[in-house]
Amino acid sequence: MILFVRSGKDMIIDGWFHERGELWPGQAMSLKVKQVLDHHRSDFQDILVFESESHGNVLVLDGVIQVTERDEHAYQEMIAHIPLFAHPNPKKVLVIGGGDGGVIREVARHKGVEEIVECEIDEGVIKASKKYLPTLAVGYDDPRVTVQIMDGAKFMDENQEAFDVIITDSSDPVGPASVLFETPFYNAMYKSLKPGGIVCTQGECMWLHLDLIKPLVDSITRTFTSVEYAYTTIPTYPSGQIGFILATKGHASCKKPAREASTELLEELKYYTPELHEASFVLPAFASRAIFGNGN
Ligand code: SPD
Repeated sequence: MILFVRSGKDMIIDGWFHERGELWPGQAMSLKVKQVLDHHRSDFQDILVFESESHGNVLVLDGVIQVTERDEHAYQEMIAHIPLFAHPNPKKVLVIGGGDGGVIREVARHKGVEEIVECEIDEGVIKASKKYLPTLAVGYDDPRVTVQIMDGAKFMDENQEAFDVIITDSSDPVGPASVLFETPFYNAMYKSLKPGGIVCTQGECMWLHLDLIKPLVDSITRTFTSVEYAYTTIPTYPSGQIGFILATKGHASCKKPAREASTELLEELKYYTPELHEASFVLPAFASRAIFGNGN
């Protein structure tokens, strides 16, 4: 029985990586391993990168799949483009976490954005991505990007009313990322937003984590103007689905794009479309009832 093991390499058995974790008891996602490219412990977590048989290179942190080259766009595009298109004119964007660079790659597609700050606590993730996930780490090449290696809450404390959009691309609420799912962190994001600003965070899975999503949504509804939940499908995350919490400061709703996407930008994307933007907020009845106590 391998539950609660945090060394990614110990989760490779007979040539297969099995993602078992306490947040999805009784189920596992398995990928066939071609070769292990890197395995070490940073100051913060266990970092494993392997080449898979079917999904390209895979980044695993503390035993949990963060990115596969095959389906990463389904997550990175939606967590970035939903808030950026919901905002009428985003100029300054903060990305917390997301050290692999995939989210900043997406933010950088918005020509009107003038400044992108990436705040990642673990430089080891950035280094691993630059070496083994170059199609994600390409985000770091954009001249508008600056990188802060520090705690996101501390950075926001020092930068109040500074950002139009804040995206928190975190791992799951176990270990270093657990504070990112708590009310004080959302309060810090609220303070760091400019009026009219939008927050979009990794909001976990409606099939597995309603008991985590519901109290968080209830609690931050007291502070933010609107709080909504959208989701994407992604085969290599637990149960094939992951959500996003969209919370605003003075902005009524993120459900519709506030501006038109250029054909040029849309042609670069593999997942996000303006139609999917709106559709991603339409929840199955069980999830809508559990999170918001009603239909959509
Ligand atoms: N269950 C895994 C959730 C991981 C979310 N973050 C992924 C980082 C991709 N940039």
